[in-house]
Amino acid sequence: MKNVKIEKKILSENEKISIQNSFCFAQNNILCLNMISSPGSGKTTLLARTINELKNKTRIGVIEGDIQTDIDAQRIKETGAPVIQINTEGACHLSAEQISRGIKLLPIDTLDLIIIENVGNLVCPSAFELGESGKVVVLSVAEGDDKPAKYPSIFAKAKAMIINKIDLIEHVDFDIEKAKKDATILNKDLKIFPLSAKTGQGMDQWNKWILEQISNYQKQE
Ligand SMILES: Nc1nc2c(ncn2[C@@H]2O[C@H](COP(=O)(O)OP(=O)(O)OP(=O)(O)O)[C@@H](O)[C@H]2O)c(=O)[nH]1
Ligand SMILES: [Mg+2]
Ligand SMILES: [Zn+2]
Repeated sequence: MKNVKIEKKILSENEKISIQNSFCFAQNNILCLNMISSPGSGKTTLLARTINELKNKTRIGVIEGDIQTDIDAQRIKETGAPVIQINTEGACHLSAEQISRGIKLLPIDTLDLIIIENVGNLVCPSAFELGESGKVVVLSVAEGDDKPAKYPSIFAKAKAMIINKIDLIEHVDFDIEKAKKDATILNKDLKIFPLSAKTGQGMDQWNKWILEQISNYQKQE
C-alpha cells in the first residue's frame, strides 16, 4: 500500500479559537497586541505609563495574564483603563480560549486597542497565537544583551521590541547595538524602541508607533 502524504494543515484547538478572536477584534475595529517578556522586565510599568500618556488620544483596554494574583490588574486599574485579570493557575502562557472569555468581559465597543500582558516567560507564550495583530517583546537591560540570540523565537515573531530600563544602562553590561543587531538578524522588519518606563525617556517614539498601528488597523477594510 502506498503512503499518502496529507499536506493540509490541521489546526490546533488553540489556533481555531485564535482565529475566532481575530474576527471579533476585526468586527469591533480593535487592534490587539500581545506583550511578551521574561518576568519583571517592566511590562506592567510600561503599560500603565503608555495608558496615562495616551489617555486623551486613544482608548486602551488590558487583559492581564498571571499565574496567580490580581496585582497587575490592580496597577492598571489605577490608570482608569478597563482591565481583566486572568489567572492561569500554573500554566506559563495564556491560551486563545482564555482571551476569548476575557474579551467578553471588556467593554469592547468603547476600545481602540487591547493590550494583552502575557505570563512572564520569554519562551512558551510565543508559541500560542491569541488572535492578536502583533506581538511586542520587552527586554530589559538588566537581563543581558544575549537574549535575542539565545531565545530567538519571540524576537523572530514580534513586530516591535522594547529595550526597557535604559535608565540603568550605566550599571549593567548591556550593549544596545549588539542586542539590536542580533534581533534584526532574526527579524529585519522589527521596530526597536529603547526606553525607560520609569523615567519616561524614549516613550514618545513608542507612543507614536502605537497610534500609527491603531490608525493603520482601523483604515483596513
Ligand atoms: N529602573 C527601572 N525599573 C523599572 C523600569 N520598568 C520597570 N521597572 C521596575 O522593574 C520591576 C518589575 O516591573 P513590572 O512592570 O512589574 O514587570 P513585569 O514585566 O510586568 O513583571 P511580571 O508581570 O511579573 O512578568 C518593578 O520594580 C518596576 O518598578 C524601568 O524602566 N527602569
Ligand atoms: Mg506584570
Ligand atoms: Zn506555557
